[in-house]
Amino acid sequence: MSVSAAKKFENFSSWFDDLILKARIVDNRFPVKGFLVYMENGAYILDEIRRLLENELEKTGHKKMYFPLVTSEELFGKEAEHIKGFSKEVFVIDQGPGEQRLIIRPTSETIMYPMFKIWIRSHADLPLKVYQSVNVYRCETKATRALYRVREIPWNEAHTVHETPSDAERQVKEAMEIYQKVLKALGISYLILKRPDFDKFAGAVYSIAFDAWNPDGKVNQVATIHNLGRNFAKAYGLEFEKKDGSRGIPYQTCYGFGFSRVLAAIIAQHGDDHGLVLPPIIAPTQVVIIPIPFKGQEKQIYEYAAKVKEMLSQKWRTVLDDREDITPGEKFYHWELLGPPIRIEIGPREVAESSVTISRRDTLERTKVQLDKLTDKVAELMDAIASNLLERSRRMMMSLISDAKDIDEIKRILKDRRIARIEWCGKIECAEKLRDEVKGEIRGERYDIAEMPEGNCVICGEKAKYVVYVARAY
Ligand code: PR8
Repeated sequence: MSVSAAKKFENFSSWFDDLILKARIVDNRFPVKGFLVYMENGAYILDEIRRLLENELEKTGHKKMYFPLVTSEELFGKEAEHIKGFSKEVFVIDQGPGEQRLIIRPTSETIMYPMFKIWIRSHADLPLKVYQSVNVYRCETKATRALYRVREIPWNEAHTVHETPSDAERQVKEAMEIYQKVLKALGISYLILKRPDFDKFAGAVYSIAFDAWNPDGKVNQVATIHNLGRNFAKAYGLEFEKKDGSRGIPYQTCYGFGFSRVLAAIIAQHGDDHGLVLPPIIAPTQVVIIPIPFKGQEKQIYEYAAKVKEMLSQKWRTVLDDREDITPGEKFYHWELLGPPIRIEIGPREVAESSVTISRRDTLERTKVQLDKLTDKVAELMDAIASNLLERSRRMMMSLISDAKDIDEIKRILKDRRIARIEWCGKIECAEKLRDEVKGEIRGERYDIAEMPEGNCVICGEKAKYVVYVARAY
């Protein structure tokens, strides 16, 4: 039996909407556009993702702080490109005549950097590396979509300040490694792309994005890293005394990790037609035990199941589903939907043999294990499941990418819900023509590896400068 009539690869949208509600991830019925209610499983996973990321940020010397929710119109307007990019997307608090209007943060550059100006005096104060995990608010004009495009955005943002451009460059690399590590732990696959200039963050010198694959072919930008150069530093008057006593303007970076989009990627990349398939590290329930009662032996079976639960609870988040008003078949269905990595079945035979039957949620394979080997087996399976999810997702991503030599081929690839790799001259007119004709965007060139063009731009036929990826996007 499947979670809904819709299949993941055939009708992604209905599959996803059914699943997030039934698996108690989010309820999208709150009657204000773009605002979600995170139910117990969604809230749990979000917190776990946050914990994973914050651990990595702490290990690399980032300091956690909390900044205000609002900025003023004056502060918001200081960096010209930034205000151009965000002015149509902000929520404003109008306090009435004579009072200044407040802007709710769509991101926190204009809130943090005035404070950085106060804090930074000399090279000894650098590098400065701070972060916060908060909600930011964007009055998205594009159609909203649960988790993928929301107006209340749960995220982590980190902001850094450095003495030299090469320090800032190194910081971009460190941020990339941090995000790679966290996404790997979650089994998520993505392309790391340097965005074309026309698509960089408002106020940045350049932007790098993590585009995760999605079953409907629309890539999901789960995180971005921006090298800000000195654009914001100049606008906000950041200065420091150098070692030689002269004054300098520092270099900045900022990077953001969208928790709701990462949650969407976990659901979309790993889930199947039975429901969620959760990576062990963030699963609210890691092991579920389902007793299969047999007439006359109920007591022994429940006692044995309780013993197994006691054993496994020491290491894993374990639930014994001992509800008596529903059948084991209904429990299987229910837990397949919720996605715990491991299910354990205990019936009369298992009790008699001192064993259990283990079933993996990712492959649905079942094996029998003796009780004295159970802890080791579960540990081994948890690792195997985590690596399998990552491998499977990587293979899928690679299979979604195809080279295209002309516009018709790009159209076919995108229609097929895949990602096209093309050669491009770099001109914005070609990018615009492409967008109009194929309804997909140039997402950028690989940042983590070098791909050199060999031929001509697939749009204008002139010599190509870049190998870029084209996809539809959320
Ligand atoms: C910055 N400033 O702001 P960014 N729904 C869900 N997730 C979203 C949405 C949305 N409407 N908008 C953005 N995100 C920089 C970096 C401080 C931090 C998520 O960058 O505008 C996306 O995952 O690129 C996006 O990559 C991330 O926030 C950062 O947003």
